[in-house]
Amino acid sequence: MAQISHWHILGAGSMGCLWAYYLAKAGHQVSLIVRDTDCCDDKEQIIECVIDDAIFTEKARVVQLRQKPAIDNLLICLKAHQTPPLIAELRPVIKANTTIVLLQNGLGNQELIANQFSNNAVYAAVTTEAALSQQKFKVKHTGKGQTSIGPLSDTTDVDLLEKISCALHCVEEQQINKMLWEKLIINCCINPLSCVCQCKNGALANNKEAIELIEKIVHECIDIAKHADIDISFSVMYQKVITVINKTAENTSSMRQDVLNHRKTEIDYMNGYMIKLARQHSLASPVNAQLTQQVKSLLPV
Ligand code: KPL
Repeated sequence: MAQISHWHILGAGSMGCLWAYYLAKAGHQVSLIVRDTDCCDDKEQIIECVIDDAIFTEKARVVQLRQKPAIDNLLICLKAHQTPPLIAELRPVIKANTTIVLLQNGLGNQELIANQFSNNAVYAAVTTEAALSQQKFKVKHTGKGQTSIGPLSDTTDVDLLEKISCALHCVEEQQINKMLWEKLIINCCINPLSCVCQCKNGALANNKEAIELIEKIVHECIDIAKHADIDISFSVMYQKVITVINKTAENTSSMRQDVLNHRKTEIDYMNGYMIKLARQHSLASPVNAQLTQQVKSLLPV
């Protein structure tokens, strides 16, 4: 390996542990940042990764947020709504040359972080890797994919691809904003509908009402996207949604997993983000509003 980097990972869910495992396996130093009450002091932690029913292990360090570690490279794999308060807490340990990569569903935090750390190299990532959390620090790698990484800021880190190099395939993407929007529209369709219809992703393809709603959501979202300078055609976007439904047919969407586990969902950063943007541009967003309300009604306030 050409370069050994030290990565701090914020968020020890499925994606956080998947990256921790693969970065450590590639020889990088990995520290998982946890919240103070989650764990004891700085210690070594075994990260387990299940691949094709075999269990592999790597070592990472677990550090508490209050230890305010010195951070060279930060990979944020938190749920969207957990991000703003934790980033605020980490602010004192983000140095001028800390590289930040944000890997999460939804939109909203990318802009927030790029603005808050305007002098840092800030990147967003979109991944098609599939992973399922099995227990704390144990993840199942359920599908190999690709991770596209692109800059959100003018400051860039020319070594980033080398620093993050491991067996997870990464590519540089200059149009990351468009990719984030496409992923957002996919999530705005599949995530709430899988909750409302109480089904795995694949079942949406055989549900006539869901398909009709998907057409309406895509129309509504691409109209809103135009106001963020994102031009996507209906037919291309609709086909992308159907392709992801078929490719992830056996998946329980992350939002449905949250609902089933009585956890707060990311709806405010998906359909809720669409509603907010529509309002700013005096556009109507009735389908996104209806789905947001339906998903929120599935959980106690
Ligand atoms: O990103 C996803 C999610 O569940 O959050 C999809 C693409 C819908 C796959 O399940």
